[in-house]
Amino acid sequence: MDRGTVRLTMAQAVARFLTRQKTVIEGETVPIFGGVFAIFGHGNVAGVGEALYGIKDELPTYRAQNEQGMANAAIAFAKASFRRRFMACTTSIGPGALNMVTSAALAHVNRLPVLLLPGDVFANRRPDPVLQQIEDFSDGAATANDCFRPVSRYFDRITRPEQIIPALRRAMQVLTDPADCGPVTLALCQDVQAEAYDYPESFFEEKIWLLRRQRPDEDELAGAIAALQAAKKPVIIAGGGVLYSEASAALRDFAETHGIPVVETQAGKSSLPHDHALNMGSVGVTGTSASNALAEEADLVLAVGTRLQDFTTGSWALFKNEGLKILGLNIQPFDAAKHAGLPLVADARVGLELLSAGLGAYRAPVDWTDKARNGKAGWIEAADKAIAPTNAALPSDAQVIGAVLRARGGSQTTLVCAAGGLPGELHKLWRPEKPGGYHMEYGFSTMGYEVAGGLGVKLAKPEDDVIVMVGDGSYMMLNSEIASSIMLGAKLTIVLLDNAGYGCINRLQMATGGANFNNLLKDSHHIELPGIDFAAHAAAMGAVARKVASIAELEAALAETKTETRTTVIVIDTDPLITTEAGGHWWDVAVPEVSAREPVNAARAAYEKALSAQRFG
Ligand SMILES: Cc1ncc(C[n+]2csc(CCOP(=O)(O)OP(=O)(O)O)c2C)c(N)n1
Ligand SMILES: [Mg+2]
Repeated sequence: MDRGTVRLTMAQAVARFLTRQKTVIEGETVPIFGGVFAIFGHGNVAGVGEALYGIKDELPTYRAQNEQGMANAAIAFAKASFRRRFMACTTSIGPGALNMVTSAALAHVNRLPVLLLPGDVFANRRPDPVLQQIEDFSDGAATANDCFRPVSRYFDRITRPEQIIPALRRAMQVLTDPADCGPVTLALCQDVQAEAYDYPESFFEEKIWLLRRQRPDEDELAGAIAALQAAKKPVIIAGGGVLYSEASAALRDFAETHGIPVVETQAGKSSLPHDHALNMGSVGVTGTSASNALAEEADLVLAVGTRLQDFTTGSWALFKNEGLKILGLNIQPFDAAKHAGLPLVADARVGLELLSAGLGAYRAPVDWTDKARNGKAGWIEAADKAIAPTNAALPSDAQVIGAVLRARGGSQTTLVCAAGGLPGELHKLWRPEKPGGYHMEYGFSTMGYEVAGGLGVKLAKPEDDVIVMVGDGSYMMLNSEIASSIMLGAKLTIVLLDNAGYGCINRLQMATGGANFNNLLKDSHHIELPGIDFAAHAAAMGAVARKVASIAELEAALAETKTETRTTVIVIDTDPLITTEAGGHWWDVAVPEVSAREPVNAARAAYEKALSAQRFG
């Protein structure tokens, strides 16, 4: 061995490098990688597997059940850590790798860091075609992992051992860059994983990665201050960027000092405590009446750390003020300038602090702030009504949310959800008490994220009471990380709402004039209905599981199982047709222009009318 180098396989170099990357959390230097999720096969067991074994005391490896599940857990870990820490995932070369593509897209949409390390075919091509090699007829270099390219922020294929040096350095830059951050995929050719190289010792020096708090350009800042000072009806939209920048306190000070009401996106919910006087709650398609009334009239929207997706903007039909100006405070220029927004490219916390200093004594007109306060009081009344129990045979999702809030809400709770009817209901009705207490994956709204995501959240925040709310459809799609949560002693409380099908899509189908078809199990082609026993299913994976027959029983079961140490699944039947009527906004879902069915034609006419409210560009 030469002085200053160390002879390692490429996989051993990857493992050693990962252990040397650090960050500082609350004054303490900690590993930036929280661990590695792994499912081995040919293509990673011999190379990466052996290397991970060698570092398992420094960087733990967790055996998952499904690659999409483990990658979702890893992404949830990063989200729950406000992107300050993240995880890696390694798979075999074919289906194992491709099972992570959906997760890569999820991380890409939501701007969340995760390091994906799928195995890849032999770089030397001697044994070709190997098991699981796709064999492209026209492109000798294409492999299954090319599917990751459009959904990775950085993609690389490692065909020589020394390539890992620049690739890992670039990977760390991307994972820790607040503007660029997202999934990084390094496809590791299996022969190269096992190949040795004399790596420079300097490559493995400890490196501490700190959050870059980018300051704004002076002209952009001046323009933003001027725009705000001219505003008579300003509203702040708080997106996920507020949480990732840990800007909650700055946002609160800003809102209070200048009397500006705050509305929250799905990713931004919990930026302010639910009971803060200026927090109007959710906005847009699943918004509160308080938020949406303000958004309709607003002459200036300060959009902080948000992608402004259609659920937030009501498909761009929510804002009705002709003179509306959008001020985009965002670390990513792509988002800051959306919809002709005036960009203020900066870290959210720094941006809010500088804006506030520049605004001096500016306050929004008193009648605007009063309108916000009154609107909020009206909304709380409606929400209280929606979550209160009644003696209906089947409870609504909202009533289940009420029971969970009463039994287990609070400052130690993190609520996890992703798809189905629940995100809309939770966006309106959940009452977070701390930043990150509401963990909703609604950028991709991936069915099956819930249980796996809950696991990632629990690994990130072991002291938290992690409550997963999930529909029967999402549960059926991906539930097997329940077994992982048992193995890892990571207790989740899973509340499973069984309405016997895809309730929200059935309602959407009805709202667009469609016949009830292929969503609820009873409306789907069947010889026999399966009558799924979810409690028995969860119990078979080691969970404490029970079915409850009413809201009162649910509340009691949630209270009783609070101190349970194992993952607990509580199943309740719910009504597939009821949702909270208060609040909400139109959502653009294209209705067929011609149809032999009259309800579709009627829905089309209503759709065309609704389209006229849409702002374009
Ligand atoms: C992986 C994936 N497939 C399909 C969809 C489209 N989709 C969104 S919600 C939903 C139904 C969810 O059913 P369930 O979890 O039972 O919730 P419910 O609608 O009944 O509240 C479907 C099919 C999706 N979001 N993700
Ligand atoms: Mg359902």
